[in-house]
Amino acid sequence: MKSYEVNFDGLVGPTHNYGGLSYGNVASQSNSQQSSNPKEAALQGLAKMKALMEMGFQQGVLAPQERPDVAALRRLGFAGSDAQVIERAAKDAMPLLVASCSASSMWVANAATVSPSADTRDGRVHFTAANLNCKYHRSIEHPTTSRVLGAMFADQKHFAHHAALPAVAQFGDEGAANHTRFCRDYGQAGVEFFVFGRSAFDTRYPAPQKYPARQTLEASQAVARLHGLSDDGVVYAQQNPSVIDQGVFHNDVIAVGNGEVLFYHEDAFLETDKMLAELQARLGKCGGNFQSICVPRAQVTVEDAVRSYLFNSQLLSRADGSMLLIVPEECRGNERVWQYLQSLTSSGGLIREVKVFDLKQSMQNGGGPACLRLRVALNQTELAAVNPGVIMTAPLYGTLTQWVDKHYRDRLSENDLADPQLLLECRTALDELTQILKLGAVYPFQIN
Ligand code: SUG
Repeated sequence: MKSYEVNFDGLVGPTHNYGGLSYGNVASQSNSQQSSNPKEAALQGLAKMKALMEMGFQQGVLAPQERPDVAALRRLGFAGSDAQVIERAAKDAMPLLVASCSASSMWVANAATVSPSADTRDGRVHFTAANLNCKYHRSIEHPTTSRVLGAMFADQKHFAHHAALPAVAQFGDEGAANHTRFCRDYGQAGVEFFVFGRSAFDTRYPAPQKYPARQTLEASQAVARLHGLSDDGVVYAQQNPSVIDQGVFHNDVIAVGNGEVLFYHEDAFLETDKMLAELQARLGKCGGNFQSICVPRAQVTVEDAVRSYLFNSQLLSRADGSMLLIVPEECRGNERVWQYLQSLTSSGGLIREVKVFDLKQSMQNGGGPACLRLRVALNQTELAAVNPGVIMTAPLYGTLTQWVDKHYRDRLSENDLADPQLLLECRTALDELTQILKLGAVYPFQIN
C-alpha cells in the first residue's frame, strides 16, 4: 500500500504579534515590540502550503487557536466580562495579556510528537500533544491542540491520542521539533530519533549555561513509551549544550531529517559519531541505508545557521528518489549559507534543488518552514480516514485566502491587543473557520 508524508501546516492566527516572549530564541527577542502584519503572515503561510500541494506533495492545514485566551487570564485572577478581563490585564499585567494573545500555535512542529502506525505496537498512528512547558504563552496551547488534532484524526481505529505530559519542567516536551523519523519507505517500520537538551534526573548529562534546554530526555522517553515504540526502533541523542546557548532552542534549528537522510551542522550534537553509528545500525535492521550530510562549521557557522534558519528547512523526497529543500528567504540573504546551498545542489548528491519562500512574518519570531509544519506519515487507508476538511486543495486555498482577507488586520502592535474588539474579530473568524475546515466545536468559546 502506498504511504505518504503529509505536512500539516499551522495557519497563522489573527493575533500574530511580536511579544518578545521566548528567551533563548534570538529572533523573538530581537524583534520584540515591532508591529506585525497578521494578514501578510497568514498569506505567506498559505502560499507555502499551496506551492507544496502544486508540487504534488500531500498537504494539510492545522487551525490556529482562540486568542486572547480569556480563560487563561481568568485562571490568573482577572475577572468580570470578557472585555473587563482584557482591560484589567492590560492595565495591571500587560506581559500576561501579551502572552495570552500570542499566535504561537502556528508553529505546529511543536504541537505534538507523531509516530506512524508502522512503528507502534498497536499499529495505530500515535499523537502526544506537547506540554510546551518552558514558556507560559506556549504552555496554554495543548488543551486546544488536543481537541483540534482529535477533530482532524478522529477515527480511533487508526489514530491514538495522548494528553500532554505532566506540566513540569522535568517533562518539558516541545513535540516534533526535537523528533525525526528515518525510514526506507513511509509505510515501513523506521527509526525514531529523539533529541533532548538536558536530563532532568540524571546529573551526568551536561546542560546549557545561559539559555533553557526545553526538551528533556525523560519527556522523550515517556513519549516513546506512550507510543509503544520498540527499543530497537528508537535512538536518543543529546543536543550540544553550547549551541543551545547560541540560540538553537530546538533541534530543528540545527538539523533536519527525512527518509534515509540526516542533514545537520557539525556542532549540532554531543557524541555525534556514536549517534550516527547507532542510526546506521538501527535503520539497517529496517532495511534502510542511513546517509548523513554534515555541514562543516568552517563553511556555515552556528550563528549563520541561527540567523538564516538553513536547517529549519523542509527536506522533501521526490518521486525520482532525489530530495528538495524548502528554505526561508533569509538563506538567500546570507552569503555563506547561499554559497553552501549552491555547492550542495550542484555536487550531484541527494539534495538536488532548493526552493526559497518568503516567511518573514513568522521568521521574525523564530519560526521557519519546518516550524510551520507537523509531519504525519500515513498509509492510504489512514489518509482516507483523516477529516477531509483539513486536506489542502485549490478550492480550500481560495476559501482560506478570502477568509484571511476578510477577517485579518494588516497591522498589530502591543496597544491593539488591549482592544476588546480584537477578541470579537478572532472569535468570529474562528467560528467561520471551524465550518470551513469541518472541525466541529473545538474552541473554548464554542464549548463553554
Ligand atoms: O517557541 N516563538 C516560538 C518559535 C517556535 C519555533 N518552532 C520550532 N523551531 N519548531 C518559540 O520560541 C515567539 C513569540 C513572541 O515572542 O511573540 C515564539 O513563541
